[in-house]
Amino acid sequence: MSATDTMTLRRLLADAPNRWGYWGAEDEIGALNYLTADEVKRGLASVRHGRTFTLGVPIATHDGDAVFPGRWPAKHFMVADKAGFENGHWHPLPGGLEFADDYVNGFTQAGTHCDALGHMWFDDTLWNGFPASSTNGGMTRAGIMPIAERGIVGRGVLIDIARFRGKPALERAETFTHLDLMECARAQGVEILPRSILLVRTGWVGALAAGSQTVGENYWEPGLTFSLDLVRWFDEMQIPSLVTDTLANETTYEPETGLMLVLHAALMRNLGVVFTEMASLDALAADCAADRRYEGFYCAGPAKVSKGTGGSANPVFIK
Ligand code: UVW
Repeated sequence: MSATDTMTLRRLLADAPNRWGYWGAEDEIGALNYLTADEVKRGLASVRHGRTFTLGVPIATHDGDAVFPGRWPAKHFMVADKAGFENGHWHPLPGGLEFADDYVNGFTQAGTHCDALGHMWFDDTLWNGFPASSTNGGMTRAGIMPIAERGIVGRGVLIDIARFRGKPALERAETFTHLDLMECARAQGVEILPRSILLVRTGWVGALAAGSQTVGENYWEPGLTFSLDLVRWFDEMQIPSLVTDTLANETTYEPETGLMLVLHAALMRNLGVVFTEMASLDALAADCAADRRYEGFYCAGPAKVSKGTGGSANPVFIK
């Protein structure tokens, strides 16, 4: 029998740290509790130049946005435009004002977005021990709203793994660990301090946008891969939030067991680490490489989607 036949998330994570109850039985923001006012001030104090970078990817693009298998790209419809006034469907407002209105529909889990802590679970239990049945018909526990109300604000550190490995983007299924993050940070001359918001660049979102990678059958993206030591490191470092330029923030399958999205279980469900996915990090990374400064003020707030599993975001990084 192979490891895949016998292994489950319950078994794999039996000895991994867990923060359920640590911030109280009702907590729905998890490791964001580490982002105290002191951490916000630490983030502000790291600003040197005032250069700003917005980290959201374009959505509802003409060619169709890259989305995780099983989802489909956002669609954008014009509801009112000049043509509608010309053909008599719309009439100017009293005084002569005309307008353009539009409608976008799409997954909250597509484009740059933050995941609710209850977005994924196993053993019928979400973050903090909330029952999986609380997702029925809309998230009544650990949805995106509490995270959206809190915001994700503090000192951000960019770890540019792609540049460190001398490539424009990591390959399909290429992995790295927390040890690689630390080695890369050392090479960049920046410290991953406790409570830093961790931004990790793989170049993947850029490669998808450029068409050198695609989301197709047997999709397997590069990223961090599970080990107990990695989970303990996130816990000990009190990392509040993980931001990457991949669709799901981790390599799709854990190579040894074949289990899928293990860090969604180990970090999000068990430790309450807030995930922001599909961030656009290439411009920020180029600036960091130019001035050798990889830290700054990070500020993000997902959309306040009522009972949502996630919310789109356009995080801002200020150096
Ligand atoms: C998946 O659900 C696969 O990824 P995300 O965390 O983006 O929603």
